Amino acid sequence: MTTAQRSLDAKSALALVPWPANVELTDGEFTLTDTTVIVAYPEAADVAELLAARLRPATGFPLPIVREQTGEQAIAIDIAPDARAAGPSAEGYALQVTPTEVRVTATTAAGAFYGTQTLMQLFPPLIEASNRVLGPWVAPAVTISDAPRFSHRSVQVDVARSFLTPEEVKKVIDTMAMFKQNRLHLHLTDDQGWRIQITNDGKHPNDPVDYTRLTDISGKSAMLIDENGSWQQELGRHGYYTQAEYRDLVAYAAARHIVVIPEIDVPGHTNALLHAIPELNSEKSLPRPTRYGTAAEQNDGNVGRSALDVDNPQTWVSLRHIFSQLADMTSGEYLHMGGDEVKEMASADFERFIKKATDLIHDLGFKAMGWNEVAVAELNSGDSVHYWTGDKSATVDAARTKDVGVVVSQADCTYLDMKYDESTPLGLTWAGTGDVDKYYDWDPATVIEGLDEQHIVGVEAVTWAETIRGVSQAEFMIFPRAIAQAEVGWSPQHLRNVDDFLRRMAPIGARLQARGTNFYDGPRVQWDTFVIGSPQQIVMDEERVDIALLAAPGTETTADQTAVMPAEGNMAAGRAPQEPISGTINFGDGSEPVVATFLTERPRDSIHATGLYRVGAAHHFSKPGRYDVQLQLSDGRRVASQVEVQAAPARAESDGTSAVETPTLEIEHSHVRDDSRLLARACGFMPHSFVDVLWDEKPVGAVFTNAHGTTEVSHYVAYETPEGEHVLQLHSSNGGAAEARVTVNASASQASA
Ligand code: TNX
Repeated sequence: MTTAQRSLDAKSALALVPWPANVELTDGEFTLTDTTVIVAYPEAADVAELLAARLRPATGFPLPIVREQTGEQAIAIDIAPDARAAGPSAEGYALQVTPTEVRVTATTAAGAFYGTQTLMQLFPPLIEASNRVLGPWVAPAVTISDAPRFSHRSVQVDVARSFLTPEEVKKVIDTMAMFKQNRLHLHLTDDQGWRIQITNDGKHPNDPVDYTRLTDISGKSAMLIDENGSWQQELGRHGYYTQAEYRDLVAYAAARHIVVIPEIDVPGHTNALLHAIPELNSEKSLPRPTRYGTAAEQNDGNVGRSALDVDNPQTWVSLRHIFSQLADMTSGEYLHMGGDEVKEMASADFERFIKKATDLIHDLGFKAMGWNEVAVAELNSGDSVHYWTGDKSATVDAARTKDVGVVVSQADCTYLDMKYDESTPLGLTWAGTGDVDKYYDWDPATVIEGLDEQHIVGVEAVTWAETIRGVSQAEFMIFPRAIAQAEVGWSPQHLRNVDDFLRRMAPIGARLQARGTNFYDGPRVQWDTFVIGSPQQIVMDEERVDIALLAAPGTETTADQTAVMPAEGNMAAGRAPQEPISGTINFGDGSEPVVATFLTERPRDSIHATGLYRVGAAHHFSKPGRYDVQLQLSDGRRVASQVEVQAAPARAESDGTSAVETPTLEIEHSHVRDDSRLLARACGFMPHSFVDVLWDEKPVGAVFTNAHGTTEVSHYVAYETPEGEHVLQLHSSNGGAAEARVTVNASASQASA
């Protein structure tokens, strides 16, 4: 077979995303077994640990990490700074899979990490499952050498309009890392909220500002419901990262070779800053302050109304303090200063502002990055313009004459807050709508006419959060489109082809499902289904026995749960499988086969793909033992598994009294000022449910409860709310309700004590 023929075969046989620069299919396959070891040569230990942690839950294999290769069946990870196989790129790697071993070679830990991501995709998708399932775990033999096209392959999340907790951001990081994305741009501040703790430590002795107000006041605000629709009218989520949490997030990302690029958006998108800090409200700041001396809270999605005063010396004292604390927590080379959509500021003031902000960032030892509006201002070689919309000539000019880099985020092919189609419940449409094919099928080198590829730093997919609440909604908008972006940023353009990409995406839905990642299982991809045995240990009196795991994106179950079929009339409805799937189970104890039922953790709706099912049935084993069980699916697939049945332990007697919780609502302060946030804690509601919030009996939106049926409510007491007694109420659809009375009083404090 010729090399060309082998590359061709590789394309049709492998479902790798992003597609590697060089792939050859060779003979045979490698099988992961319970004796496989991971050999980590010096410096590869961290990469090996992360790989082992990915492989252990589903395989159940010990996969010890050893220092030296002793026998066969090893996965060897070698970071050799002078390894030629990895090519010139620091992020490159070579991956060789043969029937006897897997070898990842790279010159850096990042390269080795990417090699292991490619390896993961050679194994069947359900190797990502969080509980043990049965192999075989076979990877085809290949020879790959690979390196990225661009150095900046990024996803942005907007935690300012609606907050994501550190755990939620980590979940996004995990999925990005699978596709070799290496930058996470965190939009930390905007008109509606301020999400990063800034302390008073190290501030200038004459600086009168109390920086703790930033999160005390603007950490409590967020978008209200967006006029474009928020799912179930949920209010934006508030919150902020303490510096310790933020540092931990940066370290978590760094361990996965993702650099966090923090953005403090200035001089516009600063209402939350002006709402919290009186001293920044001065002659030219916008909007004009209320009678309290600060800008009123902004909690709608309008843009362009706020601006800092370039001529107020305090602006620069405060920005220096804020950016230097941020710099101290930043591991990468860029600080993002925003600079977008400053509509009410004179252009000369804007240019002066950007020049000063850029100097400040350079002074702190960082490179400046800003949205393309900043291209008109003075920037230096090494700084980056982040192109999103509008005039391109200033960006091209800045690249040519000042040698600035360009990150491409042209809205119509990278904005993940755009709807998939008109019927998507979340998202906006100002830059159009589109699914993975549209987000895939473009070339960063031609999208900005006149820009040389050498000036393109990379691509970033952007997820504004006016309509997005919480990580499962964020995931629904981000994936799979960010996966298309990952390939745009990584793979050589001449190897990219949209039809081929859609084919390679087919098994990736199951991979995401196995990891518990939500995504849009839309009709562009013919999603593959996978079924695998899940061995169980049960006790005799258990009623239901699950024996397999089925991943079938784009499906839902029949009402009686005996079949899985293509979801219909549903926005998140994929195209596969074409026929309903049902099954029978033979429990291997001499009993007659029974009809299988398919259970999912969360019922399907138009923003939750689901489609990951536990396949099992009610069954009673008459004696303890080990049983070989079989699932026969209607599409011809047959799956074997084992059930180990143990004698039932003596039952713990229940005392019969289960505590019924009554909903309660506890407010943080009984007296609040207008134009401030009233925080309240709600308990005793149904877990994972929406609860309506009412102020003086008028609905203002909804909140979502956690697993314990509790939630924090942050209610905006509007500017000029009449003084006196008001009532905050929570109503859940199952009848539970709670309320609290509060006095609005202009002399109450704005910040919590
Ligand atoms: C424009 S993109 C913005 C954001 C909005 C977004 C909504 C950019 C630099 N500014 O403030 O959230 O549109 O899609």
